[in-house]
Amino acid sequence: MMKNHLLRGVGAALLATPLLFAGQPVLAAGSHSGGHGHGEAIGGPGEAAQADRTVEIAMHDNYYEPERLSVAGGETVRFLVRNEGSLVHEFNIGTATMHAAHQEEMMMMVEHGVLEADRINHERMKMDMGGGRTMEHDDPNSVLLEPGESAEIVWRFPQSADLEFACNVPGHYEAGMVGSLEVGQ
Ligand SMILES: [Cu+2]
Repeated sequence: MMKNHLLRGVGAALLATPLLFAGQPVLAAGSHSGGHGHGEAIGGPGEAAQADRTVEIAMHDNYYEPERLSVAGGETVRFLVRNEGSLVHEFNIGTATMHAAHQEEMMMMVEHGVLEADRINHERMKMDMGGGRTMEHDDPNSVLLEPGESAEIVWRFPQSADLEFACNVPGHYEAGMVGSLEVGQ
């Protein structure tokens, strides 16, 4: 199962490199602002001052602590995310479909040397991929952290949704770096 997922990711990245961003606007880095369009289904960025509570997330190699989360419908949660592992990890709120597509995008970041096992090449991340698009990882529903880094995401959840929090660094989701996120249940 792990191999199939990985191979599919590699194949898609190699074959579809020039089209990947254009064909999947939902996931194009920096091209959407979360909370609009597709974002309605998953919620959107919230204000820290409006957060109902704070949840701490520790990222390890390759799992989260805690491994599952439940939130009330309409709740705004402030996530404090810490990378306590030795590899680069992501905390990304989305549907399983969004994660699958984002894994292909991240595979492309690896192919282009933007993403290394234990560091992010910020210079390469700003590289123009054509048409002014870059591989900058600035979607509001995710943070990508080097070992030892921490960051915060404030997220306003919809009334109900079928979500997962996941790390889409190649191989990590398949290794179990994904947790269920129950909304309004
Ligand atoms: Cu990871």
